Amino acid sequence: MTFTNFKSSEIHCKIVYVGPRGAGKTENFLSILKSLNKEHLVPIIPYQAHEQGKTHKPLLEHLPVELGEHLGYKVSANLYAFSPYLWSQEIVRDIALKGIDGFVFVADSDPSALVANIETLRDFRATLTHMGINSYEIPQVIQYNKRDLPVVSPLDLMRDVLGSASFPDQKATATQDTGTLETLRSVSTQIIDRLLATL
Ligand SMILES: Nc1nc2c(ncn2[C@@H]2O[C@H](COP(=O)(O)OP(=O)(O)O)[C@@H](O)[C@H]2O)c(=O)[nH]1
Ligand SMILES: [Mg+2]
Repeated sequence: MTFTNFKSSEIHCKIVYVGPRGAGKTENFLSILKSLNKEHLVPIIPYQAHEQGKTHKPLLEHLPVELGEHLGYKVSANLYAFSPYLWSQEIVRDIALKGIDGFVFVADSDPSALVANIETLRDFRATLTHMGINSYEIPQVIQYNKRDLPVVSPLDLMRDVLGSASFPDQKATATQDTGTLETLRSVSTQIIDRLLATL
């Protein structure tokens, strides 16, 4: 839930990263960690395990970030990423989805992941519907990650099957820090604009 403290001019928001397993959610967070000023970041999740090449992957990741100032407001965001199969668990929904302000759908451009992309986005929208949230009305960005692969699904096809022509979308190669900050900026700008429009 967006939380605005008018006295200290602060805006806090909650952004959830979703996408099929292996699409690059963790890699987006690692890229954001690298790209934003280190002193602004408080990594809580076990990134070290990831960096040391261990096979264990965290199921739920949380990354608080300071996004700077927008129209005089100091903006911070809590980013969450979690494995799709945890959505059915109420505790995960409580932590990660209650009060969601916007989401990033990280799609995998590997052609073999096309169906997983479609199913994951469909299931995520259904989960939000179940929680009384209209997933088509909240700020969102569809990210086409892994554009560096030698063979990728054509953008037009991905737009078509993911219905993303109606939403802001972004090409990315998270492993090369391309498109990751742009994605975060796009979803957070939508959230802030929407909030400020209601004041
Ligand atoms: N070639 C390529 N590999 C990527 C990219 N983004 C992520 N990966 C790799 O894909 C695998 C899964 O990424 P990860 O971030 O763990 O996926 P998650 O399950 O969505 O968190 C890892 O080996 C990543 O290094 C990308 O843009 N290009
Ligand atoms: Mg991950």
